Amino acid sequence: MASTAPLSHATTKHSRLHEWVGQVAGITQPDEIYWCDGSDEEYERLAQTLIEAGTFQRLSETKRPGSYLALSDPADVARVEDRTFICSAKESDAGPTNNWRDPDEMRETLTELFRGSMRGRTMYVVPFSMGPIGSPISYIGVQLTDSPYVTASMRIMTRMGQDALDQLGEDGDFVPCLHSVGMPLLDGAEDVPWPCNGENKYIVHFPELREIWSFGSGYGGNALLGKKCFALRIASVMARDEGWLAEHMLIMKLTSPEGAVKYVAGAFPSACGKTNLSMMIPTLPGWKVETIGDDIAWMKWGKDGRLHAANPEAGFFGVAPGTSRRTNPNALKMLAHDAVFTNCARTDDGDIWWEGMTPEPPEHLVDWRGEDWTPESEATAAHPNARFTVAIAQCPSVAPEWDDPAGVPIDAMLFGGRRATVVPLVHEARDWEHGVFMGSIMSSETTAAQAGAVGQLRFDPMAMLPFCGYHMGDYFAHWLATGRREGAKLPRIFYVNWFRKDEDGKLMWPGFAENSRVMAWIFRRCEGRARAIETEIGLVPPVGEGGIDIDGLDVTPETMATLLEVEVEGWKEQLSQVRDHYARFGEKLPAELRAQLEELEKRLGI
Ligand code: O2Y
Ligand code: MN
Repeated sequence: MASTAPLSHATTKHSRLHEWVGQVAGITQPDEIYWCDGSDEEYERLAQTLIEAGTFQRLSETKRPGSYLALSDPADVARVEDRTFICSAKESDAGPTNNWRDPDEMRETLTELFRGSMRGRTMYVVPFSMGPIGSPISYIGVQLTDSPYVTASMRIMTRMGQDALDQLGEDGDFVPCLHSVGMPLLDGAEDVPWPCNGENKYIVHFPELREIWSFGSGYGGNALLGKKCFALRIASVMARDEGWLAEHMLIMKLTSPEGAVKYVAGAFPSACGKTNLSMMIPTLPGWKVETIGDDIAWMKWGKDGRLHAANPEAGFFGVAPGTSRRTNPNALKMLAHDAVFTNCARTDDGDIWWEGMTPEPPEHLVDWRGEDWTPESEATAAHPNARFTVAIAQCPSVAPEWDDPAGVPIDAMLFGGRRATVVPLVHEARDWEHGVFMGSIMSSETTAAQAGAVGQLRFDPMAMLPFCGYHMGDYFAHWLATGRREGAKLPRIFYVNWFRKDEDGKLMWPGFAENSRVMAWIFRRCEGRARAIETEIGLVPPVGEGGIDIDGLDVTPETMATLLEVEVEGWKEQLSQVRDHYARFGEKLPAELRAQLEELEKRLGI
């Protein structure tokens, strides 16, 4: 029988929670059960446990105080989309973009996998609030996990511990999140630094029951269940049912030189620079960006008829490679202490390094596989999906209202893919419905690194393709219904593309901090002070007066004209791919979007 370890101060009289914990312990058979209180002392003890297990390496106290490096099993380095399932009662509710399994069969399979899976380990009870504690925008989850790495990460990524339990009270609702690395320690077997189960990975969502079961992986989005599993896949279903939005969006606060404020939410596919954009230091004099979130936005209606957004998370789990003083100086500052690094390389003086951090690599490193590395080595020193985990409160650009229970009223929404051709630097939707259309056809071009023909479009509607917990056709319908809400004061919608290239394959727009120039135009549009030209695809800034300020920038007006040009032939050529993309959703594709496509065809002269 599992005992409760003594050091925790967590208490709750929530009988359903106690029952569920007991039931799970009966199946998984941990040696101990530990209830997390979320205290600093508890985090220190977890870190010590992880050091003793070989999972954490303490980094130099002078170089990177309070920080640790973890190296994962090479078979457990990223989200596993092919092992991610939406087990809705009806297959048609999962839709063509999700893997579906019958919920009863899946539950049976998982119950057998979880049986005895925590033997020899401690089961941590991790209560957490997604969103500010006590906010009407927030929800509570409880994760049961046999991974101290996941537990420590949840402490950074969420509002975790006694406060969440207090919020739950004696009978509050919570989303049950069950997780095991799937590697029991039988008969005193020795543990490994990164336990996981390469043969049996399952990331499973039961949308009707609002339940998550994850087995076999200890990494990121597979295992920190508050993030993609809860805050996007399950929350998107809750949002549909309850009339709000759970989106794969950053949230930023923009302040103009006159001191006016606008809040912007932005959806970009994974690894397209959301973290950098949310922490940008503008090059335009007098402008300021502050950070509220870098990955997920929950938006509910305020009494003022506006969508109010909160960041459900309390930390960043950002991609490390490419993060540098040039691309994201605020990130480097926030990572100076009290951070966890996963699959980065280690320097000889006990610090971390990744590709792109410095112009020249160090002469010697220990790479993410634990091998010696020199600049002559063929493989990268850090894994391309190496990550940092750090509290949002440590970010130098954090907005004071990041934890405000009221959320922040959203003035503008951005959509954006990675397009080398055709799509201009920025264009604005005519209205909400047109904006939903723009989001529904968000795409990036395939590169040589991906399967399929180079230059083919990969559609990722609203950047939600891997994260929508239900049929995407219904998801589009929900967005359209959002725009029809009576009395709604809707944000303006913009489509941005930082990635346009010239004939020589060179990026035409400098990006990063210079994106503030585009953000300033968007801001002025929201104020009704910037100009825009009606085109076939939407509203585009003019080159020059009332357009994007390029003063002091090494981009000529001619290049700007190309960046903002509407390439009618290019748009026409890509429309057959848009039609094929829409065909996937069959009868569930809303008529309004079909009509939007037809109108675009007409405007392009088809
Ligand atoms: O590979 C993982 O497990 C992390 S995925 C991730 C992490 C932080 C923010 N976004 C993402 C994503 O895939 O969109
Ligand atoms: Mn993401």
